[in-house]
Amino acid sequence: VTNHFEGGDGVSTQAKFDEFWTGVATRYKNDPRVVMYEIFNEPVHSDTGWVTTEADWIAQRDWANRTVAMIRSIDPVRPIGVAGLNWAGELKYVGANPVAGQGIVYIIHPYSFVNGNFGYLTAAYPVFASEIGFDNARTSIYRESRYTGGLRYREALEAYLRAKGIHWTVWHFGTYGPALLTDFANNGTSNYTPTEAGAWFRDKLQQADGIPFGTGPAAAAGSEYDKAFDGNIATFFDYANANGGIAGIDQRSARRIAKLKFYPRSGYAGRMAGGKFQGSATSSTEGYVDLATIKSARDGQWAEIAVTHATPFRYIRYVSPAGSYGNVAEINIIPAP
Ligand SMILES: [Ca+2]
Repeated sequence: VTNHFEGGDGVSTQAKFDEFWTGVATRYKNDPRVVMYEIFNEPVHSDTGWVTTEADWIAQRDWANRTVAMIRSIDPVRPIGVAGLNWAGELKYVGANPVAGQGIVYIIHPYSFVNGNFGYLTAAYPVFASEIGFDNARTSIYRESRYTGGLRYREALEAYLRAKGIHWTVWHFGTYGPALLTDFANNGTSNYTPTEAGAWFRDKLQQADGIPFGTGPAAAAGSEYDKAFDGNIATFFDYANANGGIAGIDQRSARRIAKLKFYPRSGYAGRMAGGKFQGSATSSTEGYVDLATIKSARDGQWAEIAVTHATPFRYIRYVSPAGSYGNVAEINIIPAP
């Protein structure tokens, strides 16, 4: 539950705000479907020229303390999301001035930026990105080109969020920017065609999670087999031996696989030609059948192979070709919906 507060009749008051959260907390305090209360979407101090100072955050923090205490008097346990100022754009003063009470989750909306102004906080508190997204079809803050940190925004963000243990939800399921769809109708008459961002995040939401397995030792620390599944295209599996390198995922349960996506180690795309993806329902070491063979891979690009095998598999592995040292930067396994 998040409050995009506009007051209904266009007039926002503290009394209406308090009435909203008192009512929501009373109604949902025992409802397991509600994960969190996010008290206020994208707060901003417009009276300070859109620049946030530590004093601004302390004022916001004091207001949040009051809101948290009000909700806690009704619901003592539900996590409460508190967003940073500048449209949930930074949390840099929170560490020194945290909100009082237990179960506080700090909210960030990292559109076109990835930085330590929010990531540092995970050392002490939970942080949740309640909006992420991009939209390259518009000239706006949502364009990926606004991010200049080396990788594309989408990949830099994924690597950073995963490294920091920050979970996320993606905005916006519709045609409003940053759009996930090119057509949307509430009455079910549209095709819900995904945009570029929509297809990207759809795959990310469907992507198999699991326990990595593979061959070792690595050629160097930091290039173990699990680096093929860490959500970071800059890290890669590099086996100590030229032949026989394997990197796989135990999905914990068998699922039919719809497609496989992979990204080569930078500068070594040729080492993936002839590599195979295999699936097994038996164990991580036996019972494998071939799902796909890689003909070629291109440097700096994702490649995608559709899988038509109807059998569900629990274990999926990449079997690298001879002479390749197992090299692969990233493997995404996409089960059928
Ligand atoms: Ca990686």
